[in-house]
Amino acid sequence: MRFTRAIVCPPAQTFAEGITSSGLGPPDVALALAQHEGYCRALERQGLSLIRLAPDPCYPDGTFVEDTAIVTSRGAILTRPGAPSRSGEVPAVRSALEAWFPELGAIAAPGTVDGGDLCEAGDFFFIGISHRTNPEGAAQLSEWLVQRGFQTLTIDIRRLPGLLHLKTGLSWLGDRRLLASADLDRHPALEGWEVIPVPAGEDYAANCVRINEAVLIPDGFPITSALLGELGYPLVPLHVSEFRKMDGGLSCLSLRW
Ligand code: CIR
Repeated sequence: MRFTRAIVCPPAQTFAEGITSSGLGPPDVALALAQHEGYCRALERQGLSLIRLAPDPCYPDGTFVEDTAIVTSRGAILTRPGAPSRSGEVPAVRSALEAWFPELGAIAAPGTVDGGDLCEAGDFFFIGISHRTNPEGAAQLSEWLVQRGFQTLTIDIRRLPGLLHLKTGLSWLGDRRLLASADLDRHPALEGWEVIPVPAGEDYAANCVRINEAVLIPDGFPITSALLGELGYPLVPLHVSEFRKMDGGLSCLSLRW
């Protein structure tokens, strides 16, 4: 779909208190704010109007808005995040989305879903079962999508320790083309798709975002950038080092439609 809007939420002053396993050290909150602003400007340059939520210091991971809802061309559904500390992020996103999607769906207990586990590929959705998205949540989400005419396929990533979410290692580039990290590039679930493997040592670049004509890519991954450039994608490199320290990538910083 052609994106015209996105919800974003700048990092709160408590950002460094969020969940992380990266071992990259504490983020610099001022730099994270500047990088977030750069991200917002990039979305605006691609023609998107932004809905900016106010950061809430009670939710250090609240800047990763992608995990709290799934927005499609045929409606939106609120998730039930798999990390208990993140469940309180949903009401603010609900209030923002209600204005655009009056019939919001919701994942119900005992299901849990993080939006980062959903990889949209046109009318097809890959759903990751992870340590955040449980089989019950994945089943509820799949049913909701299928009712709206989408196709789904679940991929269990619980044994792939490098992947917090499915989209940590998988991005849709348009048509039948996917970008995948070494954890996933030969996964049987991707058979029939054109899979571009992320070059060795650049796994973090697997989380790109196709926004209309452009592809947002984390800065500092020259081999992946060259590969995508040769394929003809106009690239928008963005600095996201401080979000990486908190296990976040480019896609998690916005909810797009
Ligand atoms: C978390 O562990 O929930 C956050 N620190 C990072 C979430 C990143 N979200 C995403 O990749 N979709």
